[in-house]
Amino acid sequence: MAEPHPFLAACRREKTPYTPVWLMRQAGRHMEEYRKLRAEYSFLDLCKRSDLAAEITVAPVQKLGVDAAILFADILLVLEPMGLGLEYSKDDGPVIRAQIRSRTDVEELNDFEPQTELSFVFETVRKARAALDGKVPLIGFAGAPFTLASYIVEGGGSRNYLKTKKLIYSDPGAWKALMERLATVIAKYLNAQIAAGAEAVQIFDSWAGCLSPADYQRYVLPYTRAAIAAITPGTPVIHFSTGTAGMLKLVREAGGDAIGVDWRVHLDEAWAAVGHDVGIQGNLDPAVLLAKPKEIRSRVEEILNRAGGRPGHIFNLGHGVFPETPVDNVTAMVKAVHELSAR
Ligand code: 1CP
Repeated sequence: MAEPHPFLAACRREKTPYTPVWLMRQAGRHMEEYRKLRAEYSFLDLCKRSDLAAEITVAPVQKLGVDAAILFADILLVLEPMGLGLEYSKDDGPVIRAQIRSRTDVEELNDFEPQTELSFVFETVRKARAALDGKVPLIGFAGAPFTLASYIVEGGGSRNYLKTKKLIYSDPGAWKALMERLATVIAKYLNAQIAAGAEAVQIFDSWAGCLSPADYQRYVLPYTRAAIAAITPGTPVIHFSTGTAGMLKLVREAGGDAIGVDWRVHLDEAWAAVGHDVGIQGNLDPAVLLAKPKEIRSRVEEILNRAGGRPGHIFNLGHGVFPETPVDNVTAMVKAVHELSAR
């Protein structure tokens, strides 16, 4: 039988010859290949052109030497078929047209079949798998219910999430209806990615850290747990969030085979908090990739030391790679992880 790939083995907390590494947002704006295509096509057009999206998915594997590919898509793509109206403005990031303020607004959201309405995503998965040819596994992904809900309620990105929190506190029934709807959509969408060939999936709860642990427990955890529980068994799930160092036990309770953490917590402390019976992913500050290769190498070593060679560590950044990151620094990081963790 062929050796399982180090990334998938680490997701199952099996021993690997070295610590596998990939980068969140590795398929994006720091890559010259991406910027070239982006000069010609809008972001949404790139997502919908599965041949180009597959090409962008595969490019970092060849160029950076990472141990996994991540599907080129976006967490917000599900909002369009829900009837919310999605645009990416040039400078301000995503803009969502509809305003969800009540239970009636939630009830008016479209029910949709990802298989038909987001077929371009699954086409990308199939094409990327074919192009990867078994070299490294392909990770699918979706936003977590809270992070998606925050975009829907705010109408875009946010600093303080005041509209979202106001809805939670003033109309918990509407919030529950929205979160239940999103949990269902996310599970269906991820299962369709898995059916098309995604070999692991990551749930991004990028903005959960704006909440108190009590609010997370009450208004977020049950829905993330429902989404994760409905994912096709046997496919590893990475549950990522940022700013959640004070509530990692709760994050873990929501589920996931590996928990993704940011750099605001020591990796060994985070792992102890979530328990050694799950894997851990992280957690280099993405800003370190703006430093010189020597400094990058020593920061990589610190994190590997904290992981202590324990099976189940997937090396990654603590959040997405910055667009201004020099590609040579990324390759230096990947090389350092492979060399310093070789066993
Ligand atoms: O202008 C452009 O070229 C578009 C930039 C861009 C890209 C490259 C956006 C808009 N999305 C993406 C791709 C993307 N998004 C991937 C594909 C894989 C990869 O790049 O390697 C993934 C995994 C995401 C996930 C995503 N989108 C998250 C979760 C991860 C994270 O960084 O926290 C979030 C929050 C989004 C929303 C989003 N999409 C795009 C932007 C600029 C944003 C963030 C806006 C904000 O700050 O609120």
